[in-house]
Amino acid sequence: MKNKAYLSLGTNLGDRFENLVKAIESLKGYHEIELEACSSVYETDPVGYVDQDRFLNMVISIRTSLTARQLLEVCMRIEEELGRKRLIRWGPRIIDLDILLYNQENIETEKLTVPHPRMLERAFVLIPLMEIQENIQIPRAEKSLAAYLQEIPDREGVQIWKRKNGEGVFALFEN
Ligand code: A4P
Ligand code: MG
Repeated sequence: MKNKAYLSLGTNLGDRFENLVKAIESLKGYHEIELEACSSVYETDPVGYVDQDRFLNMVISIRTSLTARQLLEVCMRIEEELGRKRLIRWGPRIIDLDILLYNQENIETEKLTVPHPRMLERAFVLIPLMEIQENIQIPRAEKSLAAYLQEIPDREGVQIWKRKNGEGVFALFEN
């Protein structure tokens, strides 16, 4: 499949690990999507709206024949299927599926901005992303991911929660 995309997954409501597993299983259920790699799972302090529980976050890379717009629709459908309700911006959520990168494209439409506009300010995105691919090129970014990460004050708020090892329940994420 010709397109490569990176997705960020986040959850801080209910059985967080189960939410991640279900979201990835759902993505894999689409024949237009092939899971390529996934990061470890990190437990992270909430950013933005801080009066909420800690998140589990991870990043995955996929191959897909879907357009970016179609991929966003799939992400939103899966969020809905898992029971996500939009109450507070940046507030608690069962699952958030964001498109970080889609090939090397710059996309700016009403519904979709890629690269994700806040990804370079967020340790909970950069740390798992760098675990998958350290030297990834971000369109319009001037520095390396490591340099952006260095500038983020709260990167200590991102801790490994379940290390990727291909065994046990984590094997669910593997092909
Ligand atoms: N949208 C535009 N661009 C994109 C994209 N690249 N990927 C639009 C996905 N969606 C994109 O998103 C609102 C709208 O963004 C969508 O309708 C879509 O058309 P949403 O998921 O409904 O709302 P949201 O998630 O509350 O807003 P947003 O802006 O996605 O929030 P963020 O920036 O993702 O922040 N702290 C920790 N530790 N871990 C987290 O995962 N997440 C957030 C959410 C805040 N704090 C967090 C975490
Ligand atoms: Mg979102």
